[in-house]
Amino acid sequence: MTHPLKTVLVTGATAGFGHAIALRLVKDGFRVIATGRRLERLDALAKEAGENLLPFQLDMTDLDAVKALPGSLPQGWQQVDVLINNAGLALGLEKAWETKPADWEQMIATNVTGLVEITRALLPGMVERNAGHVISLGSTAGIYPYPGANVYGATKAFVDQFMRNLRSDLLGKQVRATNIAPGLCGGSEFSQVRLGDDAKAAAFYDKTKPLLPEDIAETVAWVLKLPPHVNINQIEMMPTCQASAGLAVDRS
Ligand code: NDP
Ligand code: 8X3
Repeated sequence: MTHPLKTVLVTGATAGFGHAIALRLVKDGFRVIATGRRLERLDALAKEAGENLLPFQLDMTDLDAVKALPGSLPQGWQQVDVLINNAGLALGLEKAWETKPADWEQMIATNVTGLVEITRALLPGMVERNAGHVISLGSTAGIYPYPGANVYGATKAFVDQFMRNLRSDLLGKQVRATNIAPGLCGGSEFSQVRLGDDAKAAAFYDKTKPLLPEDIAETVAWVLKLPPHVNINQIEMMPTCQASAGLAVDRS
């Protein structure tokens, strides 16, 4: 591989987008540190991917563990060239006043606090080496409001603006920052986690042809392989069967 950035850390690689991204980037010649909470999934992924993938258990809400990076990575893996902030979740689709406080806290802890802390842990090395790339998974939910998105959408709006502000800080450095904001995507555990019910999750994609984790992996691979002078700031992507809805009016 001729790409100057060799080692990629993918958060949330035990399922969905992160799993597909990790496999795709190993195939493209990168060395991948795959993280997540479920160790057995990481071990299975390592078996599938081979020696260029390092399974590394990491809970994004364990801030001591997140802040200990990159020093806690094994020798030979401590130089992280690319960070892919993918780990995240939505919990529930209730109206704001009907939600559980613990669900809001977990979304904020994972999608916002964990994401900024791992970025804080790994960005200084990239800046020092004057080479790197941070790619975060935002969402169309961070751009367009919808009922039940309340805190989830707000965490993704945070990701969007955080990445734009990183780009401002990184002006003059050879470190890129990208937010990828997908819409409806199937083939991952996102809706099972959100709805806590496999049948409801499956019904959510009824009569649709959603994006798939491989589409996201393809997008990440493309953003990464562009020449170093090209920074993709943001990608908003939806399946062809989706569009932004009009504003809602109450006529009752
Ligand atoms: P999945 O539920 O399939 O995967 C989520 C991943 O995040 C899992 O690997 C999970 O690993 C990890 N994760 C969750 N909480 C933690 C935590 N506390 N610490 C470490 N890892 C954690 O979802 P998707 O692949 O669909 O989603 C990936 C990202 O893309 C998320 O940020 C999501 O918000 C975003 N997104 C998803 C869309 C969709 O429609 N699917 C659309 C737009 C954006 P483990 O449980 O093993 O820790
Ligand atoms: C996931 C997309 O529309 O379900 O971030 O919120 S959506």
